[in-house]
Amino acid sequence: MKAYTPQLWNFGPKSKLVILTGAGISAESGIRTFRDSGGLWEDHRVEDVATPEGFARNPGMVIEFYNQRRLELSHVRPNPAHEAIACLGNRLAERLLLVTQNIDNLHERGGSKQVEHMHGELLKLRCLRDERHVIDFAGVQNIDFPCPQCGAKMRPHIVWFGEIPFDMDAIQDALQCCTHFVFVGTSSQVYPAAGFRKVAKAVGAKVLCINLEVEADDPYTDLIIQGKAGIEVPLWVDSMP
Ligand code: BV8
Repeated sequence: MKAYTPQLWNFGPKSKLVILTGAGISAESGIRTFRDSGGLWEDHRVEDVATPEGFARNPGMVIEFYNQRRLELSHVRPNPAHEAIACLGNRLAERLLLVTQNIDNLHERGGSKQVEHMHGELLKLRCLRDERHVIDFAGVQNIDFPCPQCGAKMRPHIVWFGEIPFDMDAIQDALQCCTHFVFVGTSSQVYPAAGFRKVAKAVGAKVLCINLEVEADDPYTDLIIQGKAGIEVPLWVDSMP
């Protein structure tokens, strides 16, 4: 594993890039991560608020957990990392697939037009009777809020532990033909996202980690940039052709 240089990264006019982001890219916007000190999982048991079983046991508590995070979203803004990735997306167009584990909308508000939210979106609800009924929702959900299409109860449109992430076919297709893979602001603890760098490596892609903490001996990472995403991502994007 080596420190990043544009020469070692060797991104060219025919290169194809997949970027995976995690909670760390939104940290400088003021959104708590999960596993850092003071993170979300310090105050809540994952089993209680981020599993279908937890929702079945106490839907009110889970709905309140997401209401709080949805409310928080209205008080934060995208940071330079979100904005830099949006600029890169405008340059690369279909040569970039942006995948996020985050459920916030900061990539979109930072200017990204196409974002694969593999763990769902805080600003959407889904019908419990018909999963095709998904609505935009920015307010405070109460347990009896009816699906506008069929009247059934609704849940946050979020992928909980034990549930299958969204957009997996598109993500796997992009990983199979990418030449470069970057993961930003993620502890790489949650699968299948944590395995994406292994898939990229297996198809011969160059793998870059941009993170506050880096695992010095990760066999699947070629290059690293250690530091805050809000500072390092714009510098990295500036170094890209
Ligand atoms: C599934 C929504 C089957 C909820 C989330 C063993 C192998 C494979 C799978 C499993 C396994 N054991 C268990 C599983 C299944 C499980 C899993 O992976 N569990 C883990 C705990 C072991 N996975 C699942 O259940 C997934 N589903 O496997 O289905 C399947 C799969 C594929 C195909 C068919 C079937 C579903 C997982 C989704 C769970 N939902 N989120 C919510 O958000 O409320 S996961 C949750 O963790 C968030 O989405 C979050 O994004 C995600 C990952 O966390 P990170 O983003 O990495 O955040 P974290 O705090 O951990 O790290 C932050 C990082 O940023 C740190 O490294 C820090 O240093 C850095 N940082 C901080 N500040 C900055 C910074 N970096 C840069 N700048 C900064 N300023």
